[in-house]
Amino acid sequence: MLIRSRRGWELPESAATPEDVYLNRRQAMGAGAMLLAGLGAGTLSSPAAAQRVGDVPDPSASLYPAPRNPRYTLERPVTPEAKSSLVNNYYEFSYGKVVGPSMTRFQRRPWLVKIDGLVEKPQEMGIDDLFKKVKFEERLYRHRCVEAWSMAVPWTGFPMKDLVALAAPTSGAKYIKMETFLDPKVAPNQRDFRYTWPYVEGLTLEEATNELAFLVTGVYGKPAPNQFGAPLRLVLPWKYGFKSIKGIVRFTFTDKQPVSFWEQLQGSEYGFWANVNPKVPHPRWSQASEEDIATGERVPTVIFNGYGEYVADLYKGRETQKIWF
Ligand SMILES: Nc1nc2c(c(=O)[nH]1)N[C@H]1C(S)=C(S)[C@@H](COP(=O)(O)O)O[C@H]1N2
Ligand SMILES: [Mo]
Repeated sequence: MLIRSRRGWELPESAATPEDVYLNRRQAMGAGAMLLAGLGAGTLSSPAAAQRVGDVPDPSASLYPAPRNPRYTLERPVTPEAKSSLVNNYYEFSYGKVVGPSMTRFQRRPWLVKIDGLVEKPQEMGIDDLFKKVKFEERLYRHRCVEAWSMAVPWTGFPMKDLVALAAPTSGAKYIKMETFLDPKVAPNQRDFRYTWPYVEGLTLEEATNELAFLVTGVYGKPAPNQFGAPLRLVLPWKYGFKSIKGIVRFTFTDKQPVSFWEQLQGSEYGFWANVNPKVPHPRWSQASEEDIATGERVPTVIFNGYGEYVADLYKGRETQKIWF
């Protein structure tokens, strides 16, 4: 994500390096300690000894692969995982695009999800209990970042409307505010005071119950690698990628339009709606085309990222609002 006044994106790569080096050193120490412990107990298993914190087996692994929903098709090939897993945005961990190596302290369990606010059924549950209440499916979606790059990903998850049904919103609920976990010991950039953590995003209830709004826990037929936002992130293919919040721990139903992370930082550039439109440039660059990260080619951008048939009705009568940024 690019910002101007706080210039986070202008941080030189080297500015992030000491932290990475520090973390890697800690990681090496951890592995060394495990190795010694394994030797001491006479149970050395080198794969286990080499295993990083983020690599422990995911308890939801047996739920994959999920059946593909054939309703959502692509006009381009699925982006190879070898590419899509190296071009990510996850500012809590890195301001660069290769995020995975900065996530050595991240653990996907235990993971509590809270549902609160204007609902009949406020609740807090472990993520594996949530997974028991929903049905996984796979969907192929295009994914378009406001930075004008795109990819196509096989996501596994469940419709957000199923989570809304579990919450049973009261008649006063108009919006859902979502929050990412907050733990600077795990996510080093959450100590960066230029940003307001945790990452927050919001949707109208109509958007959240649109069939396309998808809560994702896996990619490529398996639990998602950490950098994709495991164990729970949102995917909204008709909006710019920053709306698709990662590492979600809380859903709050409210009557007030939430102020999202990027909106709070730079509201003139990143608004609440953020629907994809090739004709509405970002204040500092065009959105007319995008780079397909699989091929490096520029392709024309399509209104609502090609999902207008599903979502255009959501915005009828809102034309006076700034629904594009
Ligand atoms: N918590 C959190 N969620 C986030 C972000 C982030 O920095 N932190 N980046 C957003 C942006 S700008 C994009 S483009 C997508 C990237 O998703 P991907 O890495 O799976 O492609 O995640 C979004 N969700
Ligand atoms: Mo993005």
